[in-house]
Amino acid sequence: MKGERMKRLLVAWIVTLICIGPVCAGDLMLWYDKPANPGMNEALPIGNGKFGGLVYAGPKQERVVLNEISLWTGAEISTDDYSKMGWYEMLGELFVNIAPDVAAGPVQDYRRSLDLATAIHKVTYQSGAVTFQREAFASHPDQVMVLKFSADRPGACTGTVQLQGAHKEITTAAGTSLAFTGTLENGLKYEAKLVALIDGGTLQAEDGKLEFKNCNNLTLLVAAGTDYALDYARHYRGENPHAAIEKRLAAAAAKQYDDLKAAHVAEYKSYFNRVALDVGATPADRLALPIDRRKVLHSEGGGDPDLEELLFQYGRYLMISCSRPGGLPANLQGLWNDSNRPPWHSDYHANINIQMNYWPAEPANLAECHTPLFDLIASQLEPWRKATAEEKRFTTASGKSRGWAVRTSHGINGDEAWQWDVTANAWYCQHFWMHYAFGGDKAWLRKVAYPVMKETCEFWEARLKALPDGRLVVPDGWSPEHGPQEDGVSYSQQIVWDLFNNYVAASEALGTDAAYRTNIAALRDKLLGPKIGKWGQLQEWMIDRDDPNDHHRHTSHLFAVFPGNWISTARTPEFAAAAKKSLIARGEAADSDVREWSLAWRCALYARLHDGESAHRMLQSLLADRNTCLNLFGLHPPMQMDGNFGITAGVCEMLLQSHEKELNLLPALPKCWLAGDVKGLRARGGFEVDIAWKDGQLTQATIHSKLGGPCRLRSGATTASLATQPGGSYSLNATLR
Ligand code: FUC
Repeated sequence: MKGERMKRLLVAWIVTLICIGPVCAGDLMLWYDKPANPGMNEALPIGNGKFGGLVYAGPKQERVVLNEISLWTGAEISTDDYSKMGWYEMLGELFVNIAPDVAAGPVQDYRRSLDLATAIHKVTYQSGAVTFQREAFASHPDQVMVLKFSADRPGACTGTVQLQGAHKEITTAAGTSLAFTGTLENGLKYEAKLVALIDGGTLQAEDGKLEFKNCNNLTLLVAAGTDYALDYARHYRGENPHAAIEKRLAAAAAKQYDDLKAAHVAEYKSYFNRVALDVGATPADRLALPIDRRKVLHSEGGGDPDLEELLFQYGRYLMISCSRPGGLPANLQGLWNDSNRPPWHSDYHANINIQMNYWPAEPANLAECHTPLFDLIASQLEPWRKATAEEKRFTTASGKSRGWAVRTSHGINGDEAWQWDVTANAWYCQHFWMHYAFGGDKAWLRKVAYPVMKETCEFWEARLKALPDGRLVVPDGWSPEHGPQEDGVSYSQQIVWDLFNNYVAASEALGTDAAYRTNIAALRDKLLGPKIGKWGQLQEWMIDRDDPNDHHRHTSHLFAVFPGNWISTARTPEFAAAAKKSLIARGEAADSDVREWSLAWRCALYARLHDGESAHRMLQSLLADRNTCLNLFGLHPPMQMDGNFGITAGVCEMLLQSHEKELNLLPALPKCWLAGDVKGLRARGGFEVDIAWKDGQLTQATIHSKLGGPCRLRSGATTASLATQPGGSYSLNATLR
């Protein structure tokens, strides 16, 4: 009896060591001591860019909500009626039910975790004298989701596996596999299949389920796909997914679990490890708490810099997990959705949200993850052009419209709805330009980005309206979700200026279209510029009607500060001061509608205005329960991913800015980040930057130049210039020498 007790204590001690060890050693672990409740606020996400899961991790039942990023309803349409547009659908669910006699024991030392360093979800608990362990990951190299169930006692794994479609599909169980197929109303074909592999024990198909008995461990391989293709000419349909799914599963089943895992971790790390951030050390007693507790404590009183690092890296994790080359971009909920009627259709919202999703892609060193956005836009241009041509308000003097525009919401099948968000075309172009500005790929600029930017300039060239004094305004614009529709709205003016300014730079970089460039530069310079209103604010409209007590969540008239750069503290200090006045007035109060993504945008805005304290306050507020869920997903019920991506971009702006043709090191460092370092942030001009600081002051920086060429540097008032060689690295001290 005593021996048995000792043994249990020893096991508990080992489990505690296994569990607590990584938490203390690192700060990149989301972990919890309770299973996730239903809904999307607690389960932990895994994904390989296209295929994703939300893992709930109950000890009696593993439930995984499955998503495939191209499972969208809808077909070509352009309409005011939002209900007519397509939406993002849930694929299905996977259940692993642990046999009642095994699950009956009291569960001890339960823990579920997601390690951002490896992209592996883990569950451990004890039941009876047995320690159970599960691992789950979504492999990009093998294009399968992999789940392993094991125990420290041979033969202890017994239960059933179910695969259930979200559209009343019939699941077929055969041999060691479960599968379902279906066709949505728009003709999209989809399929999901699971293969089970056991070590010891038995496995058999029964009543549409798989029963596993007395196994040492069980491995599940899951694959899914649709026949969606990013190709309007083929009506967005390509190959039936069946053959590819079979091939992937057969290839994965021929490999050892450890090899699948090692390949997944190595590939994931090739993205994730590019950036490391350290803004301080959290005390060990705080680190020992589960994330839900740390989140509350930090949002209330701070003191957990490791949690801020984790939130920053979570945005990168989510992007690697839901936006990969060849796939579709992150929608409002990234890749994760547990409903067939998701809020806002889980769509692509063009008036801030999808752009915010991609703000971190370039600076946070995930440029490849940006490419799905470009591919989606390219694939929708033809239906958008058609809809633009049919829209009366876009008719030009010549009787025809030019170029394209897009409505506020769109899907992936040439469908768009709600109000026209007319300047979204120009905002989308900013992303094309940023990809070039950071990476410097001229061939890509010439072939992919430039034609889209030029066509968008043509749209705007034909549309601008002259005021009596000759100044040009965007007619009939809207400051998103706020105020009237009228001429000269600041948001519209600023975004069109951004397009023209970037177009001029693009055509210069390519040495092309000199005459057209001169024309666009002249239009840019005639655009009605920012205005300072009666209480010193940056006006949101041409008319000075801003209300200082208006706490609207959008900060559309501050686009010129971030993500644009028409206004800056150095070049236009008066406008920067007015922007700050507006930003402060818009507020951040918990009883206003300022929440989630609004705080992320405010963080980046304060960073651009070199107010590190306020930027940090936004970051800290984002962790409050009204703004983030327990799983740290942005909370715009049920959840929204833009705030996660936006805050990662905000932190980048706090540490490094490059929009002023110079690398500004630590432009908005908050006092509480007393000492720290960041490695691998990217800057415009093809630079990667490592920065270290102490006592709030720069101590060292290393500039890695990918493209060569001159590099101007700034740290506070100190400036320096470097001549760089392609591939060269340059270490600088606190005085930039
Ligand atoms: C914009 C925002 C809302 C919400 C929606 C999905 O319309 O104004 O707050 O984020 O997108």
